[in-house]
Amino acid sequence: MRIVVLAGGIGGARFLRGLKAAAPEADITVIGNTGDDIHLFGLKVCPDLDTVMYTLGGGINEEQGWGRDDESFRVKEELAAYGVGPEWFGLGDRDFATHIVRTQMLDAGFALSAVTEALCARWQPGVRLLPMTDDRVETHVAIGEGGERRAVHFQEYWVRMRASVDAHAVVPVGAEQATPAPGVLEAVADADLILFPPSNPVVSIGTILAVPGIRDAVAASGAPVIGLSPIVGDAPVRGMADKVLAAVDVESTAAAVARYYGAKGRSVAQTERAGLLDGWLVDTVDAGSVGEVEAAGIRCRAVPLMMTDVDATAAMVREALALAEEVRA
Ligand code: FO1
Repeated sequence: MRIVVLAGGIGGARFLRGLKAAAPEADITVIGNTGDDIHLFGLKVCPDLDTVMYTLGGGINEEQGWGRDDESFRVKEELAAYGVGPEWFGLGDRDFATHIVRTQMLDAGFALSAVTEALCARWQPGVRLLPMTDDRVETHVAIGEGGERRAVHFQEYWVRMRASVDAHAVVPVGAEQATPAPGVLEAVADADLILFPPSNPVVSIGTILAVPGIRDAVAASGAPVIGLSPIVGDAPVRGMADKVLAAVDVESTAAAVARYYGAKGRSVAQTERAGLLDGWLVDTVDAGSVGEVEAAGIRCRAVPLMMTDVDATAAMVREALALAEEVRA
C-alpha cells in the first residue's frame, strides 16, 4: 500500500514511528514541512525534516523530540563567547554536522530534495522523505499592537518568545512562488491513502498545503484522506497550536480543525479553498463532537489519540487505516 503523510515536526515524527510499526509493508512517502527552516551562522537548518530523519533513523533526543541524542554544545558556547547569537536556538555539536553537510551540498548546487535524500542515506528512516518544495519558504508571524506591529521568524516566535504573545497572522513567506519538490505531486496522485498526522494544522500541515499545487492534488485524490486531531479536549496535545489557530480564527477544538481542513468534494466553509478530508479521528474525550464533524461531511470516529508510546500510536494508525477502508467502501 502506498501511503503519503504530510508531516511537521515532533508530532508528525512520533506518528510516523507508529505508522511504520502498524504497516511495516507499506511504502511510505513523507512530505515534510520546510516553513520552519531558519538560516543561522551561515547554515540552513531544517527542523521538521531533521526531526523526522532523526526520529525514524534512531538519532533523536527522545525527551525533546528534536535535535540529536547524546549532544554537546561546545560550538554553541564558543559562538556565545564571541557574542555571536542567537543564543535562544539550541544547536548542538552533532546537529551542526547535519547543517554543515546540508549547506555545503546546497552551495554546490544540489536541490534540498537531493540533499535530504543524501542525508537519509546515512539515517535510513525507512520512509521516503521529501521536502514540500526545493524553494525557500520561511514562516513568519505578525505580532505586536499598533505601531509595534512587526513580523518575527517562526522560530523566534516559537522558541524565544514561547508563543507568549498573540499571533495576528502566520505567513509562509515564499510559499506563493514555490513549486512542489520533485516527486511530491506524483506521490499524492499515486497514493492509496493520504494521512494528516496530529501535526500543527496551521504552521506544519497548513504550510505544506500552501505550496501551489499540493492542496489541489490532495483534494483531487481518489485515495481516502484521513486526519487525526492534534487537539484533544479543546487543547493542543503539545506545542502551542492554539496560539496559531487563533491567528487564523480557528477555535481550538477537534471539530474546528476538521472544518479548517474541510470535507473532500466541498469547499472549506466561508472560503474558496477545496476541502480535503474523507475521515477524521478525534480522541474519546471529544466523542461529543463526532456528530458535528459528520454533519460537515467528514466521517468521524472517537478513539484514544494520545501517542504515549509506539504501541499506542500504532493503535491510532490502525484506527485510521480502518476508517480509510470504511470510506473506501
Ligand atoms: N525547540 C526549542 O524549543 N528550543 C530550541 O532551542 C530548539 C532548537 C532546535 C534546533 C534544531 C532543530 O532541528 C529544532 C530545534 N527546536 C528547538 C525545535 C523546533 O523549534 C521545532 O521542532 C519546530 O520548528 C516546530 O515543529
